[in-house]
Amino acid sequence: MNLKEKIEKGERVSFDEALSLYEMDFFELGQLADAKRLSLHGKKTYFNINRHINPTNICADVCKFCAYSANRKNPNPYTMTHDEIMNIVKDVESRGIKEVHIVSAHNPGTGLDWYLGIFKKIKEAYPKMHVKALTAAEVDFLAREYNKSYDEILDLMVANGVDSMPGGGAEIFDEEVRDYICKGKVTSQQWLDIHEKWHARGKMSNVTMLFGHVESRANRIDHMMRIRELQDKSKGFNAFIPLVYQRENNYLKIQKDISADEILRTIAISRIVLDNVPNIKAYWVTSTVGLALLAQEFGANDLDGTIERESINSAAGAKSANGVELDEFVALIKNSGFIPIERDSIYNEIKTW
Ligand code: V47
Repeated sequence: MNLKEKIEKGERVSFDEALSLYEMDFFELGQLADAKRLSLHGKKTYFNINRHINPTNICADVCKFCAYSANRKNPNPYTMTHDEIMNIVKDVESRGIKEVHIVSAHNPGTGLDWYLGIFKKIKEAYPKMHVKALTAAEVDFLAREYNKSYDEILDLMVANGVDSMPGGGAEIFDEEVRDYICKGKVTSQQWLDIHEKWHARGKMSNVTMLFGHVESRANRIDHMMRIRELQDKSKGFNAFIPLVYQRENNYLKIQKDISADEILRTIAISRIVLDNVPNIKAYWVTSTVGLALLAQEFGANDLDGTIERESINSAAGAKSANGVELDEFVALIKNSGFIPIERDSIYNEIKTW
């Protein structure tokens, strides 16, 4: 049986087989990923109506790829007060937004309650608002800064009303690349351990991969393999989100953008390799809207959401600072031949648009 037949039969691919998919004919690979996508989700494309909030950009860590952190190239440090954050949540709730996605830099000057108390305030005021917050990198930072175990921080998150965890901070799990791009922050194994512990609490999360910088194709496959292995055990990842590296205003000094061909191949391969992760998200913020729409035919079944405001990726060049209008988002999905399904944060269907 050749590799194509093996994939068509739904059999799991090995590391070497996954790597060899990069050499496959582009459209043949796309069709294999599309068939997998169609078998799982048909023509449905999921999105949610959400708002990203990034409450501080002051950071103790020094990731080379980051343009958001104020201690690197960003000249405008800020830290929002709880009142400022609550005003944003009040506004978005009044406009029907159902999820706040709250991710911060690693600010040593705020105190633990600034990070955690805000979730309780949001939940008390708006019990139905889904709070997706704190990456594993933040959990690790808070544990180190406030001398707590991961279990203690995760328990505090649950107690304060965090519903799910975003997938940020995973970057690339290969230790050599990780040391080069973000030495000092959460290690690969710690990132995976934190998510495993979160899943053990009956909670869901996402997992990202930052690609298109110094990593090799083999590093990407290794990253996917580590996710697949944990997901076999913990079953808590809702979505895999390949984030396309943005080159501006940071210290990695990559001269060339990754090609559209390579982005679509990587998305397609992730759909095939991650046979136990239900959703592949084409994050339009980093891939561009056009390529995200095309990715729907290369294995992706989720386009994230309307976002409204985005600071981390736009600081590095992504054209996402003001999100995208709902009507336009829905029309783009429909016009590309897919069915726009508004979902909640844990993938229950809310409405077919
Ligand atoms: O972890 C930082 C990445 C991530 C750059 O879970 C960069 O639903 C590209 O994780 N180029 C934060 N990417 C965003 C994130 C996310 C986004 C949307 C949905 C979800 C989810 C999670 O942004 C960071 C880092 O990997 N990032 N700098 C850059 N120059």
